[in-house]
Amino acid sequence: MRSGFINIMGRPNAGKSTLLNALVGEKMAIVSPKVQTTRHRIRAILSGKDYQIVFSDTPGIIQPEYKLHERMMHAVRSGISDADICLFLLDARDDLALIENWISELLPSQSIWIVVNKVDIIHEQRKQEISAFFQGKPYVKQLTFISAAKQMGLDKLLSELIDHLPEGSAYFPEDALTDMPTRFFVSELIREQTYFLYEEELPYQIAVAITKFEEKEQITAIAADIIVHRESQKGIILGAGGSMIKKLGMASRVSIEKFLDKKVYLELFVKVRANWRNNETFLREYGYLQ
Ligand SMILES: Nc1nc2c(ncn2[C@@H]2O[C@H](COP(=O)(O)OP(=O)(O)OP(=O)(O)O)[C@@H](O)[C@H]2O)c(=O)[nH]1
Ligand SMILES: [Mg+2]
Repeated sequence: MRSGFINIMGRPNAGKSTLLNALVGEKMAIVSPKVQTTRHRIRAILSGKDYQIVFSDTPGIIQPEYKLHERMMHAVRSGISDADICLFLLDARDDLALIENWISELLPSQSIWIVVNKVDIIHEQRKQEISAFFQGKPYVKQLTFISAAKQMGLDKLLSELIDHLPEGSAYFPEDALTDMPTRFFVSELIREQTYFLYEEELPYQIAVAITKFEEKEQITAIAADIIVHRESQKGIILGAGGSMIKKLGMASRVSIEKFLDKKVYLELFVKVRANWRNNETFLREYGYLQ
């Protein structure tokens, strides 16, 4: 039996959450075309006949501008510190010298596993360029090319990862998917929809707080607050005659029903909490400070 912790880190938008979901075969982490989608360290467990892996998906590496960002980088560092294997995921189009700088800053004395994602959208020549760049670098333990979205190279990656895990027994029951509460995933699924429904900067200014979660026999009744910074944003979230929040509610409900495999009754409310991203009380309340 082999078991251990594998951390997925890398640039914003590299496809870390897509990879986590593809590896565990369940939608555990939200995904969007925009950067900085993931804000927490998200743990998902994959159990096989003779192995158990606890994966951590982490926020993309950024220069913190707000307390929220500092907490996001804290999540990145906590993932590094207890990992048996650190995967550094990059988008095949990334600037390699920049990636190398980040690696030397964040992981000065570790050998890491470079995983190059999105090979479905690059040419063979770029692949060779990347291989040549990392060839012989002392910090590189392995170099693997994949497409998380197209599920290319994942079986090979997984079996290589298992081979490199330490011997040991399972940390969690075989059927456990995560050690995080269902409410957390529900709030994330609502937040995910905001990336698709609202323009530009707004999703970055939103938090979602679950205020009710009642599991009844036929239906799960959920209420959530959509938290914004300013009164003017409240209007945008609601939309003319409540049209936008209605769309948000419908799309979120569909995705939560799929996740819970149950019927859901969902109510959404909008609350203004000035500057919540820089306020420790609010950050704690919305689950960004433990
Ligand atoms: N073409 C292509 N797109 C991909 C691949 N993997 C992920 N993507 C896309 O890249 C975008 C970002 O994916 P995420 O999984 O949210 O990336 P992330 O690294 O978790 O991003 P943050 O949480 O913001 O740091 C999404 O639009 C994905 O669909 C891939 O293998 N090929
Ligand atoms: Mg992510």
